[in-house]
Amino acid sequence: MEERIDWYLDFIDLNYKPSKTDLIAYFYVEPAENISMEEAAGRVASESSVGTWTTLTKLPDRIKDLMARVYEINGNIIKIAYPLDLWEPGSIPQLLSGVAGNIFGMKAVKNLRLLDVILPEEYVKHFRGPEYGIDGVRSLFKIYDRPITATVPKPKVGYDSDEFAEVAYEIYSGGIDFIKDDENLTSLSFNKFEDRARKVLKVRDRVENETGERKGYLANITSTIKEMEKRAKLVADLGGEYVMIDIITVGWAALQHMREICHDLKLAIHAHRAMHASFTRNKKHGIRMYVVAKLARLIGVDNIHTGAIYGKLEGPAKDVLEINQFLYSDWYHIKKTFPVASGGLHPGLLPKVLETNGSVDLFIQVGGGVLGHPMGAKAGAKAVRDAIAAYLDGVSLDEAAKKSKELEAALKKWHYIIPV
Ligand code: CAP
Ligand code: MG
Repeated sequence: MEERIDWYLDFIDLNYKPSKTDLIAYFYVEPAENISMEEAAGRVASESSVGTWTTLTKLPDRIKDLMARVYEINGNIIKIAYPLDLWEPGSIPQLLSGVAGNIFGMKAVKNLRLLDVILPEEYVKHFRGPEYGIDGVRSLFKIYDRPITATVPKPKVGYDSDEFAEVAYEIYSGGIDFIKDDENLTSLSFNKFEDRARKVLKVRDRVENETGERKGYLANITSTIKEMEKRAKLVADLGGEYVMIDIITVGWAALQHMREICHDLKLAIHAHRAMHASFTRNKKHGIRMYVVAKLARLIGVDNIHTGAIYGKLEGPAKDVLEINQFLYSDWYHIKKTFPVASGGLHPGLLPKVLETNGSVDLFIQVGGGVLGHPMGAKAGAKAVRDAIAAYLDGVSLDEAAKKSKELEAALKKWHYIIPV
């Protein structure tokens, strides 16, 4: 008899019932030509757990206990159960090297998409989750019962730190709660992080005194790990409460590291997801944004961008709402994370965003829709607040605009258009 060269089908056990401590992954699988669904599924389970492309000459019996098992195949969707011992406690890089590693490049699959990971309590317990979470952030900034607003001064980069602080003053004064750096505004020759952070936080203090409202600054500390540590410390020293991190470009290990630093400094984290669409956008291949948001909440970001639904960037309502529902859900000891609706928003779109989301536990981020206001940034900020207030009062924007010249001007410029 010819010797078996592979054992992929051994990774399939459709009678298996996952245990409470198994880590489960759901995948969408399209097998390559001439490969059956079972074979493709077996290869995904094998390569992401203990297997390789062939049988091994020596395989101690106990190693079989570490095999992943495909326990369900339903059309193109498969479910795999992984024994907990396969995973290093508290390490997202190691988890992803397994469930999101080599498998994406296997010739046996034409397309493969990681749809979800269901993490047992035994796994979740090694992570902090958000420092403040939705309730903590609300009490820190004393903003209850309405969405929290933020503005990225546009252009994305170009202002020097004085110009940036001046614009921040106008935006805060118009009623926006947070100033947010853009994802590529870090420490540039013409706008150094330290100068900007000092000036914006000074402006924040001034506006807090003038308006009696609490204001915040999402300071983008994205950089190398050493620099991020320095910048986080500076923000804390200057009396800031938040840092912003581009979580995909810095990487999971860096985010986990900074989460620890931010815990020591008592800083909240705003997660920007720039670059996510390179692997989340293709509906057949890659990783669903839902998984990214889940892991980010697990590590402990207080805010994460999840999509504006009616904005300029791709992200269907169904997907955004599913992510937001997860961020609002109870999850062992892990606090809730604020979803951030951003990208192409302006006052005319805000009621729709809020109504569709069905919850005011949202950061609403408006950049161009404030800085492009015909009467200037301060008026743009006021138009955003007036649009939100109208929605909360159950008044239409056209009606509210009769009493707000800022809102009237915003609607005259942008109407209710969804940018493309
Ligand atoms: C929005 C934004 C954000 C995007 C990111 C931008 O500005 O600052 O980076 O929202 O996308 O640069 O485009 P505008 P997402 O309000 O001027 O569009 O939130 O989907 O991750
Ligand atoms: Mg941006």
